Amino acid sequence: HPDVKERTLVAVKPDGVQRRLVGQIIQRFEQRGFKLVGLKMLQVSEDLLSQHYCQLTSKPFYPSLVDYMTSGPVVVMVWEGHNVVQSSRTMVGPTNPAAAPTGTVRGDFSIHVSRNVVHASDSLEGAQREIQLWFQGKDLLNWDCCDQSLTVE
Ligand code: DGT
Ligand code: DGI
Repeated sequence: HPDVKERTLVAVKPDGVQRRLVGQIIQRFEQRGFKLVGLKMLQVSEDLLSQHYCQLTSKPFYPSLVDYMTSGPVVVMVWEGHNVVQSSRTMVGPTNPAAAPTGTVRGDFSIHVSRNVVHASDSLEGAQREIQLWFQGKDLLNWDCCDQSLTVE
């Protein structure tokens, strides 16, 4: 099953860390049935951020996005499982929290687009690019989760 090895990058942004939401966000991905294969906390550099947000560097709000994302530590993780890229976007909700349904991370914990708590890769290609940007291969673990046969066929 190659698709059970699908991976995505999820990050708790500085506002989420400051508001002590890390545990609740991890819990949602665990209880859904996804497998954590990488996790770290770091202070993001402007260089890393400009690569992560390479499509946004010319936007008028980019300087404020940099201020926000470098204002404190972020917790970045790689989650693995069937359809994890698309399912994570659904769990996170739309970019603008005003449009995010209750039950999504953004819909439950945020009100403004510039403080939207969490990041999740928006496509398979984006996920591969971002995972390589944020993690070294050796820091991503291949391990067997004992309930895998109960969560996917
Ligand atoms: P993510 O998960 O952080 O990549 O965000 P996306 O993919 O949901 O949203 P995207 O890529 O359109 O926007 C990237 C970030 O840029 C978003 O999290 C918030 C920030 N941003 C977007 N538009 C604006 C804006 O008009 N003003 C400000 N201050 N920030 C914006
Ligand atoms: O992947 P997303 O975070 O959902 O969206 P994205 O990659 O297009 O944008 C990355 C982040 O940039 C997003 O989570 C919040 C911020 N952002 C996006 N659009 C706006 C924005 N921030 C402000 N202030 N205004 C925006 O229109």
